[in-house]
Amino acid sequence: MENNYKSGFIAIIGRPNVGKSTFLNRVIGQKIAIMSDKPQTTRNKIQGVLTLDDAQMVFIDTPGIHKPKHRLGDFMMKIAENTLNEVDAILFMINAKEGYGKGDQFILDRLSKVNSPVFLIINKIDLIQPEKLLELIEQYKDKGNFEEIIPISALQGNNVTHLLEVLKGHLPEGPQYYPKDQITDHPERFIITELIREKVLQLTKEEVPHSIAVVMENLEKRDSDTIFIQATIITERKTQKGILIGKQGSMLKNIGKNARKDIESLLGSKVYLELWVKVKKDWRNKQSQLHEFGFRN
Ligand code: GDP
Ligand code: MG
Ligand code: K
Repeated sequence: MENNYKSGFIAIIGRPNVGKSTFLNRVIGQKIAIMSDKPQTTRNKIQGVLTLDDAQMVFIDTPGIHKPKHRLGDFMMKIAENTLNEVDAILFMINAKEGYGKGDQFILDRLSKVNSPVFLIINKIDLIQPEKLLELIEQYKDKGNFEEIIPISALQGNNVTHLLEVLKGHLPEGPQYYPKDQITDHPERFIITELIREKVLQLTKEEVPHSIAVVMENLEKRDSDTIFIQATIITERKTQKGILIGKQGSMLKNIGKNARKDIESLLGSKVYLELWVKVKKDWRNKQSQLHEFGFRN
């Protein structure tokens, strides 16, 4: 890894429809984390990871920053505030066409209690005249302690590269948290492979040692309500492979059935789970394969 590598966690907040998802899609490309519309299962959802040669930006979703609609809201709000204090930067996005509103003030009040640097992102500038943009900047500039005010069009891409450059300049030196090709929701992927591993160990008892690994091969949304998952169970011995598959595949079927139930309740979605078993001798000793199996450093 290079010297001066920069990395950080970045929260994107703003009222609904200001263009947060459009922005993420532009930044991360079509490979954006697939789980964005499932119910919240983790505190902070990683929405996408942008890996550059000299920096890595991990964009996270911060639920609960909006005006609470129910009692749970207060609790979520507390969590959101804690999160916002822990991130390296906050992008507060507004819609240039709509201008200042009550919903914004609510978020600005929250942000005033937060220490992390806040960038005001004025999105949808393609919809307004330049004079209007200047007016907006005037109107907002004293409403918060903004590090910078950056106008963009997430839809057309205007100024998005500039925004990323500015953001990079503000990130601290840090490690590459995720592998280069890791753009999806890593924590959930990890939980899923752990759930599968757990079922293997429960059902095979002592016959299969803890040295097995489970590798996620594929995780994608096939249609509106099914998530398709392919995973491989890696063992070191051929005899273990036989046990894992079982008579006419019965063991693997059971592992799959039990794991699928748990994964479905984790993701709040129907899951199609396909499992494979592979033998790789001494995989634990092969440094080169560690990365492949999801171990880092
Ligand atoms: P979110 O709720 O904040 O995630 O907002 P979305 O990304 O879903 O965007 C809401 C709507 O605004 C969609 O119809 C987008 O196409 C549109 N939109 C987002 N960014 C822009 C922009 O820069 N210009 C224009 N004209 N429309 C945009
Ligand atoms: Mg969205
Ligand atoms: K996500």
